[in-house]
Amino acid sequence: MKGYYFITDAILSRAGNFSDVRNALRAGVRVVQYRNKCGSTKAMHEEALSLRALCKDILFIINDRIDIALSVGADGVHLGQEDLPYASARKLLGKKKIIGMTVHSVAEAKRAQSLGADYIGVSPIFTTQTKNDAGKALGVTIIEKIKKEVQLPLVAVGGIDLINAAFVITAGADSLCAISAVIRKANVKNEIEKFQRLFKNSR
Ligand code: TZP
Ligand code: MG
Repeated sequence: MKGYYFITDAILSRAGNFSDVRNALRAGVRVVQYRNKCGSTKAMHEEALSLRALCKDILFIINDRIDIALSVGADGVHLGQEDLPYASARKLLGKKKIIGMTVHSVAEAKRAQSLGADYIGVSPIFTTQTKNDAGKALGVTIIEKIKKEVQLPLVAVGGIDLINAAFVITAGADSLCAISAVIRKANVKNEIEKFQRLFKNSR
């Protein structure tokens, strides 16, 4: 969980999930999360299967849906605070699968660590239009606070763009995702590479 973390969004995408993920791979992304909040389970399963095949050499994570993750052989799931509880998810997924958890506070981050989560997504760092129920912006200081107390890899999400990403990285994020700032652009590969250069230059 280092560098750019790619999350799909078919609604915001110009060219569709498949094209976006292909471009993310060309940019050298090492983790893709398939996130789909609409459509039938059947359609989601089919799309997840084809994306799994595309992401055969990198980590492929499914948002929310443990059934789909198991059925397509994903590497893990990403769960929010309102999704299936960690212990139940772990029971279904077994010991080896990755479970990432969204947290909004130091307390939730500590709890995710004590439960056994493999990484945390911290959101929303800034105001976002992409997720209606994302909550209020936490600011980059939440990253510093969590990194002081929690050892898990931290993925920063929400309202991140090429201008504010430097602050996110300086605050200690191991990884970040910028959905609208990337997939609404004409050249998804180029946009991701710009974020990756920020990580490279910060080392
Ligand atoms: N989880 C928390 S905020 C968010 C998700 C999936 C949306 C982030 O999208 P954007 O366009 O980068 O603000
Ligand atoms: Mg969720």
